[in-house]
Amino acid sequence: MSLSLHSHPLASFCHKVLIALYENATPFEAVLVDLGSEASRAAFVNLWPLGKMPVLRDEARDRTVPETTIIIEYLDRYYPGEITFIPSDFDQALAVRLWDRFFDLHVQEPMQQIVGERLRGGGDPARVAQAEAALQKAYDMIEKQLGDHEHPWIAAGGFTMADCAAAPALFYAETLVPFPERPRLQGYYNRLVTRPSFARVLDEARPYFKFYPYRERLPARFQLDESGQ
Ligand SMILES: N[C@@H](CCC(=O)N[C@@H](CS)C(=O)NCC(=O)O)C(=O)O
Repeated sequence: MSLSLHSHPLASFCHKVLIALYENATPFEAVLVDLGSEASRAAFVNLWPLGKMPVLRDEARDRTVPETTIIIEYLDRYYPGEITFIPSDFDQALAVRLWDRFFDLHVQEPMQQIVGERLRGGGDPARVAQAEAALQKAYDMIEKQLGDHEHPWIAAGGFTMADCAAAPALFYAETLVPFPERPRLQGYYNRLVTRPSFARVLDEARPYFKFYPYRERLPARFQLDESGQ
């Protein structure tokens, strides 16, 4: 198989690329990166010294592609399918890239800060409050953007790379700072989590959710059963 994705099923940035692969039924092999294993970490860092997941390897074109946005741009160009992740219209492409950056920088980042604080043992309340405020501001902007047009997705009228970025960012952010009073954002979140590509990603993540530090706040269907699974 030409493509392999070096990733972990719990990692939100890996979800972003998995959604794109599943949307177009692009064949690939998933290579599990276990940063807790010295051998796995060493092999991964050898591929991409920054050690950030996911990384796409394309044997057919002998290319190693890091960074989720670049990976999806690469797939769109060299492994196109029914869904076009970046529209050919320049202005629409800019809107997609803007909202892709928005979800990575202004939703994923504060979300990961809050999770990181918990993993560091409780966390610095000032830093957590700052990240929560950043999420609230981002939510206000998403609510406004969704109201600006009639389409169910965030930009450009169809499902794009920006929605791939939005799905995991909002899925985890919702467990930290829910948004019940923002009806458009809530509706968008509901569309994302029921989209078959992301529903599949979440199903595959299910065995690993026990390692998520805020697992008790995940939607009911992802709660652990009596056997702890
Ligand atoms: N900007 C990167 C971010 C990737 C990223 O932060 N990945 C996380 C997993 S969700 C990671 O590899 N964390 C491991 C670490 O930081 O050591 C991208 O879009 O690919």
